[in-house]
Amino acid sequence: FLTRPDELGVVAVGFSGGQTKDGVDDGPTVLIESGLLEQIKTELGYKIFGDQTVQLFKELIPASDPDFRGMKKALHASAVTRSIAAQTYEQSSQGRMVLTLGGDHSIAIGTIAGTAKATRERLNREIAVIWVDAHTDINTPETSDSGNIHGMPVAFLTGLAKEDNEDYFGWVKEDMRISVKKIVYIGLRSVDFPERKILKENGIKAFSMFDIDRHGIGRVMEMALAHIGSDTPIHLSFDVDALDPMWAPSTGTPVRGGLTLREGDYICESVHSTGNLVAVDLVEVNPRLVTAEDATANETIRAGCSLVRCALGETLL
Ligand code: 4U7
Ligand code: MN
Ligand code: MN
Ligand code: MN
Repeated sequence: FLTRPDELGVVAVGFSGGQTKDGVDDGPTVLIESGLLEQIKTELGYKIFGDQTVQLFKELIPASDPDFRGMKKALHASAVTRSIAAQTYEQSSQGRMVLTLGGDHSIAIGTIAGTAKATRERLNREIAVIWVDAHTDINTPETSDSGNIHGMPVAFLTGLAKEDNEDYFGWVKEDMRISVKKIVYIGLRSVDFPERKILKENGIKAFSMFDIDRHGIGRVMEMALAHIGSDTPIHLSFDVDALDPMWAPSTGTPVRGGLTLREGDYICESVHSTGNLVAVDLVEVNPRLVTAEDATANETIRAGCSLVRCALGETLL
């Protein structure tokens, strides 16, 4: 294993400013209240490090935060993700696996920037990213229709979107970036037209729901891991909307025709079993977006807990 087998650094991020729906900032609180960290300690045997109280980053809200290059609330998102990057960097530098509970997916700008830099320094290796999502989140500020930063993290992390001003993600420096060659998407089914062009032009590896139906999740994971190459540190960024809304309805941008819970768990198990996992994000759980079938968001929370436990090795004998 590339990390200490019994230590986990936790970062709990109640941030919703990368999109416009309230409630995703409650995600980590509800996941923790449902017993996730307890289970990780008592059932999986990890010692937990880091600040386990959910951070809301209210103190980082600027007096004024006008649109910048079409991005909404970019000053706040930049300051929050910069702080998250420092925290994942700190945990990862200690050789710990890092678990970040979100929050909307903009927070991955911070989580991945931090582990990418720490892993370069600690292991002299570039990380790969497995991005499990209905969406590609690779819009640049200029290609985005919505201006929502949770649709842009991969663009900032790969340098496809660049900005000099440190107050607007200019703090993401070369040693925090990832290579377009080392990203693999799984679960795609809602990709904007300009994003399709970006994927093609950069030869980015992507497994859509079409590929999963055609080959099955087992073969898709084999191909995904083969693309990354063995003994490459892996950061798993899991957007709960990759799951079908049948399993995870309480999320901001649900898209039908997604992964079953078992397929999601299998992805996490497969990545865990490589021994190369260095960090996991679970994002976009919004307990305030409830449906008739899931009036308490309990199903979505149970699904999120299951994914995390699988990534930490629960179901592997
Ligand atoms: B998520 C979108 F236009 N592509 O950019 C955008 F469809 O983190 C959605 O995956 C982004 O939930 C979804 O706003 C971001 C839209
Ligand atoms: Mn998504
Ligand atoms: Mn996402
Ligand atoms: Mn979403």
